[in-house]
Amino acid sequence: MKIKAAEAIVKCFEIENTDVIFGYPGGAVLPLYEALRNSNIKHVLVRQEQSAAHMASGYGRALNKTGVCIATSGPGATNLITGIATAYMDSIPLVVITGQVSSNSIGRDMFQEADIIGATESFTKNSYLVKDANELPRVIKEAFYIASTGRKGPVLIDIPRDVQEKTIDFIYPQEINIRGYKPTFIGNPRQVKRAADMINKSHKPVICIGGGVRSGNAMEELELFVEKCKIPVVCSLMGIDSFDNDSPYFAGLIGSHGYPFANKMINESDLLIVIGARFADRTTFMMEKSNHRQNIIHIDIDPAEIGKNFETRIPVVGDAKETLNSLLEYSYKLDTADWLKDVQTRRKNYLKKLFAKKASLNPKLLINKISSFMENGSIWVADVGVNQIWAAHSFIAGKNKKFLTSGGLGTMGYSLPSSIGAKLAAPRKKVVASMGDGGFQMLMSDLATAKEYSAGVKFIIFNNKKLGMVRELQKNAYNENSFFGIDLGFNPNFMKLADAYGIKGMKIADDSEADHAIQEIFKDNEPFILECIVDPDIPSVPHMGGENYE
Ligand SMILES: Cc1ncc(C[n+]2csc(CCOP(=O)(O)OP(=O)(O)O)c2C)c(N)n1
Repeated sequence: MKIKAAEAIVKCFEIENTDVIFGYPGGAVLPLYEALRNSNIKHVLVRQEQSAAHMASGYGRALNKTGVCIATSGPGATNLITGIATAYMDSIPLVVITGQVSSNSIGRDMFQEADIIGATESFTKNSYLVKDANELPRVIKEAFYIASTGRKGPVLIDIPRDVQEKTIDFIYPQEINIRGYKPTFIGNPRQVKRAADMINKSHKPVICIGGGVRSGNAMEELELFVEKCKIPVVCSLMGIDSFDNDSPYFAGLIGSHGYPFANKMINESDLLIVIGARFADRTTFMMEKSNHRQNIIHIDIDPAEIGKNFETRIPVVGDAKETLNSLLEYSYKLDTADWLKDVQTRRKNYLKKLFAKKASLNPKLLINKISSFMENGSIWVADVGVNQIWAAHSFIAGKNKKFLTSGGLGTMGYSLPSSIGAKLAAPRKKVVASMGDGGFQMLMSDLATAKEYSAGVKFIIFNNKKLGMVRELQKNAYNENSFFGIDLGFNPNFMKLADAYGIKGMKIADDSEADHAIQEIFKDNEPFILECIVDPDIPSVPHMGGENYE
């Protein structure tokens, strides 16, 4: 079948089950937009290209599939960069399409020319500059495959405008054969056996999970494994929603901003079983490198991550689901009853303290209350700042609520657009996005997208009139007289802003108003802005300062 290359691109998306594309047009993608106009794929017009990448990320994460975004050449492409890097750091599968100047003009500093492949090389999983239109079907099939297999991530395809206009004979390849790309799915049986033996010899083991468990669809296998071995579970920021938070085996978040007791637990343990986590600095921050009692088994799909930060006794390269299935074939006889009881007592005591009345409005109590109103399959999207840590500590993911955030890159502004993407993916589920007044203002122009597409996200702005997290860092690194560049000296009136966007809003400043606010925000399925006035001294975690709040 002979068709225009731009139409072929759209056909490839249809075959890959892409139903929504987030984008922003321009001259270099005109042929592609003309083909999209004639297709059944929904195009969501964002208000800034960075949002297109974040929305595709939220959409994909909500459905556990690959998100797709498009931008034009030059400034359109460069505006995508932060979104691409954010997805890369958190192993989120994206296919990113950028328009490029005509192929015979590349390298001549043409109008709106940017070397987007070069600019994103270190944070894309793969990228293609397509100069031969006949290559497009193969390239697009490969891009979806690479983005969504092994350690997932963004793949960029840069397509010159003249290439989009060519006519090609359209055949979608049946098979994939990429030289040098063969992810290992099944853990080496000998390593798995060694791991099972080590588990059986341990007295105080802990399982540490990351985002790889959810993205690898291994939650059920993890639950079976935990119940079989009777081992408590801690998690990284990306792993919060990978395990039932109400389970008696669940302890909580570890790391620089983790639950203090959970950090203590990993230092007391004699074995750490790390599953689907990079085990990077933010997660291992409180670990004693000199803990010679401790063995580490590290299971990850990406061999480059194993042993990167901590010496690993037993590396197992493999997919979380397959490897857990292999581990489940062994029998386990561990006596962890006292260890588990201890963990549960500590968790109960910590949460009690966390939600106690300490300020006019305790953001952690509010987040926890809202999360208890959210059903299975609902989604919380946390931004970056002290507000991220409040959400990470207080949102109880239960068995199947999702918690999305920018864990690796820590990108302020992520939550507003990615929550819109998530809501468009799950229109009947509750989607809540929490953020600081700084993060909100980074990409607030996409409130228009929420309104236009009736994406009923409940936006919660924690207004402390400061860049709270940096303020906390300055205080801890120097002293209280060292605050600099962190006052948001002027904020718009957020309620008037909500009104300008045709979005309902409400402002609260005390815990006593929380129940009424929750009733109001969930009254309908429309977007809502809840502004919460909070004290700037409320710390991220108690030991980070804010003596009145310990
Ligand atoms: C795009 C981006 N720029 C800068 C930072 C550094 N940074 C981390 S947290 C933070 C302050 C966030 O302030 P706000 O959004 O008001 O949230 P709060 O910490 O007050 O909850 C800053 C500037 C970042 N993470 N991302």
